[in-house]
Amino acid sequence: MRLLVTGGAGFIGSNFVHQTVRDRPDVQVTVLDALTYAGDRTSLAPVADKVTLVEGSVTDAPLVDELVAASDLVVHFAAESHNDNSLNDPSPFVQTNLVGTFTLLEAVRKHGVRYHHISTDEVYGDLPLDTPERFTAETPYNPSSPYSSTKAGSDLLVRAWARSFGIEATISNCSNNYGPYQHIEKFIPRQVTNLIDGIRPRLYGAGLNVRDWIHVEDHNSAVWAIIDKGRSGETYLIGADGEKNNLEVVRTLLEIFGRDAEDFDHVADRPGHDLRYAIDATKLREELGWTPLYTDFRSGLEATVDWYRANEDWWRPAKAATEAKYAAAGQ
Ligand code: NAD
Ligand code: TDX
Repeated sequence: MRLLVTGGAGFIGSNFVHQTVRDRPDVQVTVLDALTYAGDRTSLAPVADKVTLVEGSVTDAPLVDELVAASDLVVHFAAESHNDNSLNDPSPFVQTNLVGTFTLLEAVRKHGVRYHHISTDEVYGDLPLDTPERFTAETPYNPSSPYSSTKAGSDLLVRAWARSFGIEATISNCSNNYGPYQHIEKFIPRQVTNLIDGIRPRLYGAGLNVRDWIHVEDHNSAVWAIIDKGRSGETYLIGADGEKNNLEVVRTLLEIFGRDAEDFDHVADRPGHDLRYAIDATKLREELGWTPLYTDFRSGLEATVDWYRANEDWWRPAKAATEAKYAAAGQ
């Protein structure tokens, strides 16, 4: 099988490529990645001899057409992915997330190629704290940020192309991922690398916002389950019952680093900050028989901390600039 992975030099995409090379030797992988600030070719270094990396944008129609024509399956991870950045400058979010998805869909339609669309639970907006309510595929779309609204728009394009043009497509909406190769602008790796540097973790607002954490390996095994067994035109929500508030996550990290439980700072809250995300993954579990393997959050965090300790060369070059951006925003 000839597989085109967009955004394969980013966090989840690179882990997906590693998992695919490891578990599916019959799959021939090509990565299309623009290598933005969030993409790093060294994230693919361990599999470099088994993967073709094409540096280019999903908005480049002739390039996308050529690559899609030579593929049997497209898995579309490429996106501008950080909410805080989308509040500072939404423009690349509209280009990559909306125009990029449109460009891929047109190529997929023309060449009759199977397409899987990677999306987020943030398209559903947020839930109140302390209710049993969770997102399902029937929850109405209600995105809050420029990031989540462009992801929601891209999902709707996929649904329309499936219904109107009959493309063979599936969509997955996953909760917050953690694990190796995550950019240090994101919550967990930011605090981990702060702690390695002896800096106090930074919590937005009161720290009571809840995220439903899933290990990136479990996200990617679910994506393969959907590719293998999912029904075309369907949406599957991916989550592993990992709800934690941000304060709990920071306290667990402080414990792992042997620091005092109060050794963190509250900083300016994110404008429009979603309160809580929670996924009901019953459809994925029952219809496709998927189960997550990395459900012990603390040991998953410990392994992630070990990875960042062992791979300082990978993250160090971005640390000062990332923190300078946060400092300018009072965060
Ligand atoms: P990331 O920011 O780490 O990686 C994004 C990758 O896309 C980078 O390699 C970047 O260079 C590439 N890219 C950006 N613009 C591009 C363009 N125009 N053309 C080609 N490549 C481009 O993001 P991530 O966290 O790995 O997220 C991957 C996907 O998963 C996104 O679609 C995101 O919405 C979705 N998702 C992420 C999470 C999460 O917790 N991180 C959860 C659910 C869904
Ligand atoms: O320093 C911080 N302090 C803090 O309290 C940072 C960077 C974040 N936070 C909070 C904000 C959120 O409540 O932590 C939580 C997680 O923040 P992010 O890592 O920025 O993730 P989030 O905004 O929840 O979005 C993530 O999950 C869904 C990904 O970045 C998205 O790409 C994905 O769609």
